[in-house]
Amino acid sequence: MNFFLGFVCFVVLLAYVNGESESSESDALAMQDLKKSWKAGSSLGWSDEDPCNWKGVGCDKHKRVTRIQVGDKGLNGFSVPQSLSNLTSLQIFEVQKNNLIGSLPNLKGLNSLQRILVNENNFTSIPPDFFSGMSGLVTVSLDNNPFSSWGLPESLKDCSSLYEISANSVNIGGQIPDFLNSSNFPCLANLHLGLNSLEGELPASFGGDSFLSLWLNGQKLNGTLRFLQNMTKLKEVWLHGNSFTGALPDFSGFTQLEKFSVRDNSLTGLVPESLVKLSTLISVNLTGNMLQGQTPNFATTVEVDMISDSNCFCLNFSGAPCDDRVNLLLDVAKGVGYPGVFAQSWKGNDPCKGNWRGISCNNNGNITVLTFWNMGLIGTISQAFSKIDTLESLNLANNSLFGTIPYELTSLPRLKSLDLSNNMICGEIPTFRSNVTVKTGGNVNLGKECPSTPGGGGDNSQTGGKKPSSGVIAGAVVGGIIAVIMFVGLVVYFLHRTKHHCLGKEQGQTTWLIHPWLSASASDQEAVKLPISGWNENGQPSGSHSVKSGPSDLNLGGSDNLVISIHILRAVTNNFNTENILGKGGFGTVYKGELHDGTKIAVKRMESGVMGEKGLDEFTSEIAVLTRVRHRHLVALLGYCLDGNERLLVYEYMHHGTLSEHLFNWKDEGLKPLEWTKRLTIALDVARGVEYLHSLAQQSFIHRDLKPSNILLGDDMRAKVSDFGLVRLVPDGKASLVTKLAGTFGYLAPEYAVTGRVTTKVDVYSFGVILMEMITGRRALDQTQPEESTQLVSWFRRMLIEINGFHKAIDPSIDVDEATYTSINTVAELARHCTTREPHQRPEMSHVVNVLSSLAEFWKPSEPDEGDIYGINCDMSLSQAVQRWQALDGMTGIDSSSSYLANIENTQTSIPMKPSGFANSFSSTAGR
Ligand SMILES: *[C@@H]1O[C@H](CO)[C@@H](O)[C@H](O)[C@H]1NC(C)=O
Ligand SMILES: *[C@@H]1O[C@H](CO)[C@@H](O)[C@H](O)[C@H]1NC(C)=O
Ligand SMILES: *[C@@H]1O[C@H](CO)[C@@H](O)[C@H](O)[C@H]1NC(C)=O
Ligand SMILES: *[C@@H]1O[C@H](CO)[C@@H](O)[C@H](O)[C@H]1NC(C)=O
Ligand SMILES: *[C@@H]1O[C@H](CO)[C@@H](O)[C@H](O)[C@H]1NC(C)=O
Ligand SMILES: CC(=O)N[C@H]1CO[C@H](CO)[C@@H](O)[C@@H]1O
Repeated sequence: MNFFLGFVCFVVLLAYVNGESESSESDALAMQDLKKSWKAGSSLGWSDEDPCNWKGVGCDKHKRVTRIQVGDKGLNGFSVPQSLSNLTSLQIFEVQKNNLIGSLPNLKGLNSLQRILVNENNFTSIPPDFFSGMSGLVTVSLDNNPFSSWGLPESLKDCSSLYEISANSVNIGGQIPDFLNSSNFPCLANLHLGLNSLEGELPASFGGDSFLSLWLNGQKLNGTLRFLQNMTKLKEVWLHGNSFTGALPDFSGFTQLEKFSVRDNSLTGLVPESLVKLSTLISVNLTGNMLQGQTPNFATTVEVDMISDSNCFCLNFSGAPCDDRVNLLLDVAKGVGYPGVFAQSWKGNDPCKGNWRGISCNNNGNITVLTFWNMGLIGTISQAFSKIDTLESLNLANNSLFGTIPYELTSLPRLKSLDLSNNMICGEIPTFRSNVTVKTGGNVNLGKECPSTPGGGGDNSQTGGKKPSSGVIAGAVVGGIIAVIMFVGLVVYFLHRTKHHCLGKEQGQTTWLIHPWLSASASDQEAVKLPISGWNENGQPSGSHSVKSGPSDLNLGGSDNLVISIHILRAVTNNFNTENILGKGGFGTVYKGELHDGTKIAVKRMESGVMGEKGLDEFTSEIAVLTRVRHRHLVALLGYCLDGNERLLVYEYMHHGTLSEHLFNWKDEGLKPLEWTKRLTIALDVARGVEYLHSLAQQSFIHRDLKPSNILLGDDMRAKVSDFGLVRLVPDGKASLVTKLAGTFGYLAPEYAVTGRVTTKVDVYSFGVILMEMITGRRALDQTQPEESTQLVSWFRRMLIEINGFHKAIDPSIDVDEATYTSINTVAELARHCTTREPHQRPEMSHVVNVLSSLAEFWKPSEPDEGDIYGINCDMSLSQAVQRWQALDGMTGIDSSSSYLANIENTQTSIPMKPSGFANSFSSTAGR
């Protein structure tokens, strides 16, 4: 399947490359046609020759039109020409609120479309295959158009990425089709189909737990609300103004229901305590039904629309309990789904007063006779009958009762007559006292084994059919299996300020809601130490150990809320278009994605080639780490996706790319070289991020792969550490840990490369190398240099002691004045200290932070006079520095630092090196 998709992408890509210039011309023609149809010129700002420069029109770099956004522009009385369908790269089409007329053009085949807003117009029809092939469509709004009567077409199923369907008041007729559910639309959160002409019952397959907001108000829908049972993520339910019957469902699985409007239906039964007690409720509308039992007592904070006497509550005071006899009768009615015939006549709090249908009492107000003969009852015989112990006669003949005769009925002390004739009862007849007349004729299954039914009554099982539908049972079983299979429950995604879920039925198809870190800007947050759990004694996230056969074994601990659907990621990255590639790393390709609100994200797609267990390990490790730590200088994980062979991680988008580009490739990238102050700030940011990792509550995370290509720069050029795939945890009380060797040549601490033993000092070493790179503008390993200087660490250390060597080592693109020189000098010393051969002689990250922050604070490059204050004498400070370094370094000798690098390459020949151009990450089981 994935292979197939890949193949399709490839073919599409080829077609795309070939047809490029032709298509951009055809786009221009189609746009001119649109302009003509709309008599649009200066009014729309569409006067330029090139449509790509028109207001509200956007193109990609091949001049293909990708968006048309002309909502509310007064295009009164114009139509949309069919040539719009020539714009095959169109992603966004917005013409809402324009009073446009005519038919909507057929957009079939515009497979790039992500958003269509054509609401509030005067379009008179929509082509039946309008939605064909729109696999990337996320949002569609058709609201308030006078379409001629239509039904939701089967082709809508093609739009499996849909998040929002809004089609209120567009004359949709017929029944709700059977494909509107989370299996076909794993991300469908908002389904708004109010004020149409929909009728009949909802199909059994309707709904699912991706739904957040459901509007079906104002039409002729009937049947029960059983379908809601499955949709526990709902926040908003508008079903008012229909003909729904039966009882409200159980709400105990609901976690976030806020608005629940069912007024003006024909609902019966009790208002369940599970609804009344829901703490998330904001408003509830129940007026105009036949709800029974006690008047519910919602919290005072809930806005309640419930004129009590518009329902059938026993008493009109909230929370006042009903008479015991009323409660018993309601229990009985529950077995048959609280039929309307009872609700209509069972009014008040005394079953023996007024005209309660089917009920007779003696003079003491004791219920003695129940005659429910021929009332069209469908359901089971409730055990609750056995609690009406004054009962003398019970007549349930000529209904559609199924299930067994509850054994408890035999204990009714005054029962004299029981008539169950002409139903569908099965099973054995329990033995009644000899003076009880029992009639059971016309029950063909009586005495036989019951077919697999929900069993002996008691529950609300109005199924709308003569038999309990096996679909209910199958649904429950399938639901159970799905619940087990789904290795991750909820899943988080962020959509700007709205809160949404998308929870699918299959692994990797998932849930959307706001990412908690985005509700406040993560960059504004101070380091927060989150509780950490779920790590095994090897210091690995327990999840990475349980990974064996597949995703179902994954246990990602606290990451429940981060799963994002592959459909969404495909949609936002333009199907992983090569144009969206931000970079490639050892384990995958990073794509840029853009949500329909313009928010940018970065999506790392693991290479399927390296996706063995090892890759999965890194994937789970990264998730496990990033869900447990957050810091303004650690990149934030927004979500992930596991779907078949696909492993994707979603991060906040870092505008300025990697430090690596700015240090080494700035000329090619057309960037300005980094000023020293910026480098210093970045170094401090990274140091703080790593310090945080090292000093988490009672435990230390070790990054193991610090390098400039893993340091990302945001809008403001502030840095964040990324790539936590190799992070290991050193548990409390342990200073080190032996792991498989992993990391990147050039940044590996010698003791780690040789023994595989990791401590936090491994990161300190790598950080020292990065400081050297920032000073020199040279890579840790630079094959273009003569052999004796390919290794930055040894070369740098050598340069420090050569006469004038340090001067020569400084990156020529840094503008060095005296103050800068002092600062660089201090950092060079720090770099030297960090790369000391003996791990225990390297400083802690906190020391590094102190040194760098004092530099960043006190050093003011814009004030040239400061050089005098420092009294810089280059030679002097250099020699002083050298002395101090030697002192700190315990005089271990400077040239020794080079040997281990060669050593790694000699002894670890099995380690696969990535081709240059890729980050040269490697990992190996050697040293385990
Ligand atoms: C749209 O494409 C069709 C088929 O390629 C072509 O016949 C037609 O002229 C195009 N219309 C415009 C306005 O470009
Ligand atoms: C919509 O179009 C119809 C003709 O199709 C016209 O009679 C009606 O006035 C239009 N409605 C508006 C609001 O312009
Ligand atoms: C539900 O609505 C459909 C279509 O309007 C109708 O045929 C059917 O009889 C209704 N069912 C009930 C129980 O009213
Ligand atoms: C729950 O959802 C599943 C899948 O969408 C469906 O097959 C099943 O019938 C639903 N169950 C109920 C009770 O609506
Ligand atoms: C529900 O009732 C509340 C309170 O009366 C009201 O403000 C709200 O508009 C109603 N909502 C709907 C959808 O009827
Ligand atoms: C069994 C039962 O509920 N009996 C009641 C019948 O009515 C009299 C008078 O109201 C009650 O006292 C009994 O408890």
